[in-house]
Amino acid sequence: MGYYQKEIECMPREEIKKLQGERLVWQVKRMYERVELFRKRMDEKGLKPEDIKGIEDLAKLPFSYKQDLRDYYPFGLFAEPLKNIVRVHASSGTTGKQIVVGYTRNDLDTWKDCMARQFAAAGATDEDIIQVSYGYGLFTGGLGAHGGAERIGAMVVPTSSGNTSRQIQTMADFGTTILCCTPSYAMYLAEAIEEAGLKDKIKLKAGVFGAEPWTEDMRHAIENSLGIKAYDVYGLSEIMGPGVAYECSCQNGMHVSEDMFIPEIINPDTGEVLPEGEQGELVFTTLTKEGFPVIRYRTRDICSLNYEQCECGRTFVRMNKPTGRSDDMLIIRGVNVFPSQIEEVLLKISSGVTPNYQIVVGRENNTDTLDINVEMSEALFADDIKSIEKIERKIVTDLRSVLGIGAKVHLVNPKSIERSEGKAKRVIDNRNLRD
Ligand code: DLL
Repeated sequence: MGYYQKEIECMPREEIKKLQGERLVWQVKRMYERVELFRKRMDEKGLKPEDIKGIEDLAKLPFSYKQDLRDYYPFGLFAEPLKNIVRVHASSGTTGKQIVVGYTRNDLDTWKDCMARQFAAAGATDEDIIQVSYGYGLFTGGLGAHGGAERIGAMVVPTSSGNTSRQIQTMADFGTTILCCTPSYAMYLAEAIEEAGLKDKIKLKAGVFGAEPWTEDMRHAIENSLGIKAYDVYGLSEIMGPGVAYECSCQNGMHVSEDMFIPEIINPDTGEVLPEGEQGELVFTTLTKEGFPVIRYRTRDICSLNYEQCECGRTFVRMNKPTGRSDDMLIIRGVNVFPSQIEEVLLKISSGVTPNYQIVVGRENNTDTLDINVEMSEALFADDIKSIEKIERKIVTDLRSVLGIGAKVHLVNPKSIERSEGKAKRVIDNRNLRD
């Protein structure tokens, strides 16, 4: 038995719009009553919930931003009392503080549907063995994929991320048929399988990969090395987690679950809604979320929407692969990293370093690398290796506790990082991840 919700996923477009309109009216009214910030923004625009009568009024509504989650940290934007929140997840904010999102029982249920749609679209059934190698924990990847895999009745192998040799041995021994992880980890696993001589024992047929940008070239490389079909899955914590948009077997854009979310494309500078098909910033409104609903949330992801009928029969609009971001967020080994978080760590180091630094992101053996060059202060002697190493170790430890990932830190000579006459070029990304 599959879990293809044909009657919803193939709904005529007029019906989708009508359903979205009804749900939008409900959500706006509910949020106006329950979420102080939303009420304030509506009042500032002179808007009352009654002014929103359907989908045609969407563009009148105020935007919401990642910064809001920081300002109202941790639970200030929840639309349900905490006793009705049954789970929280978190992700990096632009500086120090993480952002927190909450789910009610119903939210977890609809999330499972979203991810189940992805698995069904990738051909999964209750006969499948799905290995979830996204991280479990505050990150939405692990538990999000897990819920969808359980919903379709597959056997879930919750390995979480890391411990590569155990991952591939498990994959071989248990006969895993579908793999879920970041595309870069999939490449790494493919290599490890080859090296371990386990290729013949691997029964994989498909993979559901997302959480970071990846190119069509990378898709082909993964498909060829693992002998599978690789599907792209998109999502973000603020809207739900993985499964906000999912790829079907046509592999030509990801269907947005439009019964639950309204996507819009706007000009990131002016906020104006762009005509169909144009590229701009993706904005989402959640229609069914109870715990942490959002109206017109600015994702900062740059992409376009394709309203043409898909050959698979699904009528849900497709989003094209994000091609960039309208902010400076980097995704390193699947983890969201803002340069400001790194700067904050460096500025807290009281002696031996200057605020001149450069972040270099690269890729080696299919894994992202993060190197941070920091100019040492004049007071530190370049031959005082012991002091230099001590400071480097301290920065590595502090970065790990803030970002959750490792970095290589190099103290470099004073004035050796190129100065710029305009904006300092703080980040050099050598990965070429976007097509
Ligand atoms: O990355 C949710 C997720 C988990 C999606 C597992 C897919 C699979 P966050 O940590 O909040 O949530 O990061 C969200 O990651 O705004 C995009 O910039 C980026 N992103 C997510 N999926 C894709 C994708 C999860 N398929 C941010 N392609 C988003 C490109 C993606 N970028």
